[in-house]
Amino acid sequence: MCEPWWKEAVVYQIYPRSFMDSNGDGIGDLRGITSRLDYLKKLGIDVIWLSPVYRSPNDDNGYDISDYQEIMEEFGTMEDFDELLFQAHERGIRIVMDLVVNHTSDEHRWFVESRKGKDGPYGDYYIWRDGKEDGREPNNWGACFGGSAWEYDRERGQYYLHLFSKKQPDLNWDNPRVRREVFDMMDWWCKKGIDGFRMDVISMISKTEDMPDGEVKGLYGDFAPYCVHGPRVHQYLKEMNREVLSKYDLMTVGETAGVTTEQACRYAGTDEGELNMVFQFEHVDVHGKYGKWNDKSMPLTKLKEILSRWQTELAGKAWNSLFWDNHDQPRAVSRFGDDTAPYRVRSAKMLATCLHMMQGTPYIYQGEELGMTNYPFAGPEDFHDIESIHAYQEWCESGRVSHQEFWPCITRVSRDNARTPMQWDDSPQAGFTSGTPWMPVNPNYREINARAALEDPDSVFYHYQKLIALRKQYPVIVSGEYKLLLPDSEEVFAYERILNGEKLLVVCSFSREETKVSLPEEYAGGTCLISNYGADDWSLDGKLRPYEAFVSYCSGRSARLPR
Ligand code: TEU
Ligand code: CA
Repeated sequence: MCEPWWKEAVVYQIYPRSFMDSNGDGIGDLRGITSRLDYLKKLGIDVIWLSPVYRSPNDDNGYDISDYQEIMEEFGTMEDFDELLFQAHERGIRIVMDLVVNHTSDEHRWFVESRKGKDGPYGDYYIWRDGKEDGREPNNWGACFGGSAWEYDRERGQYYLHLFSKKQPDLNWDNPRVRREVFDMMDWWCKKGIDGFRMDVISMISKTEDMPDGEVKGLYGDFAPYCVHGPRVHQYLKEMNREVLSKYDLMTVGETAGVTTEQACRYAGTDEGELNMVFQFEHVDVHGKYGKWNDKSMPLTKLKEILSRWQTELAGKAWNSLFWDNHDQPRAVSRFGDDTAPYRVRSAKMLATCLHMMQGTPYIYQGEELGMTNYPFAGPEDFHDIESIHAYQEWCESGRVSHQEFWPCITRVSRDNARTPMQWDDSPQAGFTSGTPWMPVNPNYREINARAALEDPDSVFYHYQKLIALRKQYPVIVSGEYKLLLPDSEEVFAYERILNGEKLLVVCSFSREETKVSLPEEYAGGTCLISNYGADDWSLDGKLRPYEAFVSYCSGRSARLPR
């Protein structure tokens, strides 16, 4: 069976600002990335997902784009980009660009023109509405980064919609000229030779005509029923596919928060002609009384139910992404594992094993392969991210909730956890920059860094390297049927993968204590493909040590028959 390359690929996400600084200004850049390609090659990844590198005033670190066909000055030049692409391709690594087209920056030329008035050529490029009779916002919707989703523009005398910050006005996809501009821009990048697009909040591009108040959740009304998976989103993606995507050999992944498995089968269905895969968040969403700001973890039984449902309901129909973290999420080992010294390495390897043996395209977020951890924030002045800054203001400074109560919630999930500089070595600033980094380095860099990992054969890095290699070696990992075992265990995540006569048993303990479960005996004669307590240190007796993980493989002939 020959699967498309993106089904067999492993993706590594780079957040350029924090990856590697080449010129000492404290900000990661394109040349910095190029200088670390050999490191990525060694890890064995196939694709880089590059978070936005386009011209941007950086209200949201590049997710607010003022020119789609220029490089952000701080990151370098278009020549630097071409060199990065060339050098990556030389090493067999593909580059997938972040496509942020639900909104632009308010400094984009289109918006600058649009705010001049209704009648100009750009008048209808964004979503403009008159205020209510008393001049208030057209409706009660709240923006993702706090405040109303509407901003009044004096110049034009109307409100514009921004589902994120007010410096990120939403484009009007119902205007065919907007779609044409976006498709032409995409085509320009494809002609350059890039290998695909990760599409930012692509499920939000189509909005309902009618925009009534939303149900009040937290402080504002919810826009989701009117803006997420909106009426024409599939029509627009099919058009995009026809006009651009289908003409090139690309990988396309749609960021689709709040998607169900059924909807995913439309966005990323094999025969739908839209995208290759979705990137969905059900397993990382834990909402509480302060919305996403929550210090609780999801019970393991629920996590298993969610991940397993995505495995079985997409099988043979659509394709999913596999991830524990990204630039918007806290560090995986701090959230799902245990980042205290005795367990950090073990639990980071366990998490990697659990995810990488599933069906889908795995994503590794920079530093995850080192077991990088959350940042020890001292106070709100440590935040750099617009979302955390606004959330702290809106919940705490307003007096709605005490600092004491809110602090553990916001520090646990703040996006800034993921954005501290990559830890390359134990020299000052972790080798990320020779200057002052734009965000402080996590003080644990002396211990947790790439150089140390490369020198230690038992490091998290080499565990990832092995998992990536296994995916290339065993088709059952890419294509096998998935079966959850022990659904009721709150300690152990175990599943099988089955393809023709080949079978895998994946056993992962999410517990800090020893546990005992019963495992299918037929795997006793299997080969251990990987384990986090040492290659031959595993057993099917069901006694699992803290955060133990192993994979047993049986091929048709050697597998023992079940009793
Ligand atoms: O994120 C969109 C998104 O789905 C949000 O939930 C985001 O995760 C945020 O944390 C809200 O809680 C994408 C990008 O990944 C993010 O970095 C951008 O800030 C955002 O879109 C706007 O472009
Ligand atoms: Ca720099």
